[in-house]
Amino acid sequence: MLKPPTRIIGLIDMDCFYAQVEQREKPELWGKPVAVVQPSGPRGALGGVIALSYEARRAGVKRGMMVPQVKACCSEVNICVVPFGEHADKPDINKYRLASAEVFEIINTFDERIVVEKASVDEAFLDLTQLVEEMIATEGRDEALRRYASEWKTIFPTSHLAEGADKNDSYNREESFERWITGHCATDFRHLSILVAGEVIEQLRAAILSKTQFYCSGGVATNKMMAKLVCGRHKPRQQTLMPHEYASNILDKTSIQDVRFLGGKFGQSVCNRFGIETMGQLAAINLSKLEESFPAQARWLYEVARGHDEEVVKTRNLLGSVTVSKQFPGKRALAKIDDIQFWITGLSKELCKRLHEDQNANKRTATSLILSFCTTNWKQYSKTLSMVSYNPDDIYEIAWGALKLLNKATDKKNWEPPLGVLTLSSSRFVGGVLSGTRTLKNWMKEGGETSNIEKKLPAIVSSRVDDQGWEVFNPDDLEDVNTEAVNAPWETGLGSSVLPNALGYDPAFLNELPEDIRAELLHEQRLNEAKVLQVKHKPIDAKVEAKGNPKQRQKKKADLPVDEPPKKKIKDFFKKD
Ligand code: TTP
Ligand code: CA
Ligand code: CA
Repeated sequence: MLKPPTRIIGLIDMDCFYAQVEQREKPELWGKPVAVVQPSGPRGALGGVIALSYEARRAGVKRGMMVPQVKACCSEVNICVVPFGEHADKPDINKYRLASAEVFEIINTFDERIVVEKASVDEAFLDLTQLVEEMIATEGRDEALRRYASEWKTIFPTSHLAEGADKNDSYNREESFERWITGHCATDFRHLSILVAGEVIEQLRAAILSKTQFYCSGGVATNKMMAKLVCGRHKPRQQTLMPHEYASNILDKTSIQDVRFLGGKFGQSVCNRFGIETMGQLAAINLSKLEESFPAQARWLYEVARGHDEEVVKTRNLLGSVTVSKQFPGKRALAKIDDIQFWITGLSKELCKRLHEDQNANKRTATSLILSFCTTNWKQYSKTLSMVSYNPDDIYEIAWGALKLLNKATDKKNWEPPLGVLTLSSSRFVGGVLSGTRTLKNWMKEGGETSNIEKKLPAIVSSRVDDQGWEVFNPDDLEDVNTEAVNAPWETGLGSSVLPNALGYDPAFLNELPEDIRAELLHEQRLNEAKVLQVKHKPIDAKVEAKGNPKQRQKKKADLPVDEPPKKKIKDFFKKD
């Protein structure tokens, strides 16, 4: 028997987020078809659509389309191009990130009894259990019911009850909602709790709208999986509430691929294995059958198919790192010293710019710099170094100083083996702001304005070290690097870090992606990481000092695996040309 759910969980997801950011910037675009496209090269070539206003969707434009196709669907479409980074040749999603920070500021400060988990650039899970309990206790159940009975139209202007029939042609929002309030909510505390949470989410969404001009949608249910699922049910600018009682009504007709963590390859393999499409069909498969095919995930699948999900909402505020990264796929891999120096210079400037913004926004200073790269045959290295200052020249010196020792080419021009990805990432933050003229070292010596942020982070990173003193990616050690990466519930083995990234996606960009897509990418990535870790590197006891000066080293030849990266549909979103 599954335990009856006890929590009240909300999900907020911004509507066509990047498109709204563009609309706010150019108000004449509100109410018009807007398509946001990726730049695919510095010379103005355009990539595919990544965000669409609902007006553009109604005209038939789809995500992933190229501009000519978009125009063929909708001749009056307004194309907005994601800007190019100032210093590095890659899309700069900073303005969307800043808009996201505005939204999260409101969500995070709305009520301290709400636990907020940032799930992506435009999405947050909220645990409303405590708040709802206290609201009902304070107002009193009968008083709350009286208030709702008389004022529900103004309290719940955009709320829907998900009970199954809310997707029928004959569905009437107001009739259905009023029947619920005066019926189940009046007699069943679990229904009333969902309703009260709905009031909170209406108010929070109204606050987001009035302070940022951005519209969003909401979902309320008894767990994360269902909150996410029902949030998409009446998008945009609406919210959907689902008491647990209706879970099977909703899931019966829900496509497996629409469920959190089942949108990617894993969900597809579940469908293929049993020849099924809906969650209702999944619920008809018994646990032992599920265990035969998916031993690690069977229990989770069994529960989710019945509308249960135990995953807790974890507080997540600040990102654990500031990261810039650049890919050089295929023939563009860097094989000349000049080119590598050029890119390290660009990335150093870009990192500094981002670090200064982070410093202003979060009043913290990074003390470590992680340089990582992949060679073209997907071997990944990283080295933790000390930050000296927030000056691009210093960062360049440190990064290049460490990297240059690894060149296997014998002449002074070339680089062996060619590099497919270069990443610079800063982490291990301490509280406070370093002023322009002081070096970090002195500032730290003087005591800085250190807060306890640093105490949570290890001063020394244990690592696996190859014969050059380079750490080979150890996901557990880098746990703090990225606090937003999401593990599927059954994936507990390899930590939750996305840096460095075996598939070569920019970790910062990856981090901004919708959860399903990121989960799929991370799943693939973990397979890759597991391979790298198992095949290549035995753990040793050596500790590496922050300066990257290992006391002990294990002598070991670095013969490289030659795996091709897996091919995915999502790859298109990252394509640069
Ligand atoms: P989503 O929340 O998936 O989509 P959306 O907000 O554009 O639209 P919806 O109303 O359906 O929620 O993604 C949030 C933002 O993330 C989106 O506006 C653009 C960005 N994004 C990418 O950059 N690449 C992608 O592949 C996807 C799916 C989103
Ligand atoms: Ca969204
Ligand atoms: Ca989203």
